[in-house]
Amino acid sequence: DLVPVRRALISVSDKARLLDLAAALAEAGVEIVSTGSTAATIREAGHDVTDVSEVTGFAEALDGRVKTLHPAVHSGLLADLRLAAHREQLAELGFAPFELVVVNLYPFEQTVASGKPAADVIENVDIGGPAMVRATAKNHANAAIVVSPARYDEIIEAVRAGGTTLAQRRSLATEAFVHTAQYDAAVANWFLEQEDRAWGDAPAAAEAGAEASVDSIFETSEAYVGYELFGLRESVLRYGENSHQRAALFTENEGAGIAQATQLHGKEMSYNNYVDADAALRAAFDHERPAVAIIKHANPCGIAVAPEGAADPIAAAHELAHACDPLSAFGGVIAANRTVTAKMAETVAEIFTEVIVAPGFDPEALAILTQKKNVRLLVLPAGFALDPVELRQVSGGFLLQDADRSFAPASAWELAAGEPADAETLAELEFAWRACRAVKSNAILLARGGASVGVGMGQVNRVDSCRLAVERAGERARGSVAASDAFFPFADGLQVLLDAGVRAVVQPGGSVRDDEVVEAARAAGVTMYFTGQRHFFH
Ligand code: 93A
Repeated sequence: DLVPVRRALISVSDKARLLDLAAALAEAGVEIVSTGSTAATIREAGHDVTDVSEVTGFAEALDGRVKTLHPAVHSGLLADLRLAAHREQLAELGFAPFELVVVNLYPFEQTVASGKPAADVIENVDIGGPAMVRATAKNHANAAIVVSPARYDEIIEAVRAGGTTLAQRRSLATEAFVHTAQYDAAVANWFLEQEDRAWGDAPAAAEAGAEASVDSIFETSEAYVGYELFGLRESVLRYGENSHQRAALFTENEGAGIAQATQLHGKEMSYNNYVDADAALRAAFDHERPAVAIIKHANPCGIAVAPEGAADPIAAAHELAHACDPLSAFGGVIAANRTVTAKMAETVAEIFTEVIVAPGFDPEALAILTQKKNVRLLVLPAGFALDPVELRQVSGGFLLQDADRSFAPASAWELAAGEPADAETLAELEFAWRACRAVKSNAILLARGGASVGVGMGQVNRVDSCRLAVERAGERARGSVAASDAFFPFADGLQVLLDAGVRAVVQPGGSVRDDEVVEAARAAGVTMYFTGQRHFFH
């Protein structure tokens, strides 16, 4: 089963160790046939090499797209020399076999990773290379296929020892088919990703004379312009925060967030829809239990987790979240951290809602919600995750920070006032503390039964946030638990909560007037915990 190597075909994009191999083959008297720049490299090093165009009788055509795709090459790769008929036919055609084929493919993945435009990526889909690799691997009874420089040494040794063994050729063929399968998977993945985006038609944009400027982003629907500017894909939105502002969405190639969500139904997503949907996801996905958040103007007007043992947990969570502030929930953006069920859909269908985003929708839920013309339904991409870092523009630059992921559990809190809370109250406080960090500062969140009941957000002093939370909670403030995203600088804000009948409070602590604040809680007989960590959100 030893196959002596007389004629080798070499066509490699990665020229690493190419000359070591070529020198050894030349020394062993092997005829080397090679393509364009591979042949040039070997020739420059002083070795004899036959151009593949000499074998085919055709010059490389179509910018190199057709180099080796020719019967003169492929007959030499595929002829099964164990068969007399193949040997005879090959001779009749005037073609000769190859016993060794060395190919590595166009650097497709490297081109994608470099952020080059779609046209460059497509040009780097190798066609002729995989054809040679697969042909030779199929014909491993007669020829050896090498796809990686890591195996050159072994091949050099085999050539010197008189030929390749069947075991060797089988192992090389296996490696070759794995290699082309992975290569095609990478190509397929890239094409699938483009399906969700505006296809970046680089030549068209270039021919149209599109200039890489911010203006041109808004003037063309070509993703190519934004790609040139920021190395990201973009789609133009109808308008920005207001109708007189232009806007575009940039989508990270590697992202799996709201920008990659698939819209199943409804009008085009707007700039504000994206911002609110992301805020809703931030709130809903901070909880492990089935949870729903309802957002208006980037702030929650309801966050809830499903009660233990709920028959339809996500529907129950939605009902509780909605009950927090039904007035504000009108025209809201809803995120669920579980698949939307028919029951939840029935309830939501009754409420004017801008967007619902979730990991999925039960078919029945979809049937109900798609009756509503205006609601936008979005399914999160597989592997959805909020970004681990956050980028924000300031004039003349950008700010970058870690996302607020760190969270001190109740077991790490310090009892600052009152009796230690029982397990149920601690769980309520932990929910409130988590929910509170999805609320813009100054944030005060009152909760009971795993649901917000009153939220004071975005105020420029903490007392006003307390008043707002209490007013919104109404009767439900009495007996609720409260969370404050940062410490109470004075006792006044806390006093508003105590007067409303809040039974336990969680806050970071650390104010110079902590003594006054603790004293107020103590005087009211209310339990208060310090977390030692604040959760500003601006
Ligand atoms: O453009 S192709 O898809 N068509 C071909 O006929 C062809 N033949 C070889 N790609 C083709 N190749 C690839 O060219 C090989 O897979 C290798 O990666 C590269 C080597 O070309 P050069 O020797 O000109 O650098």
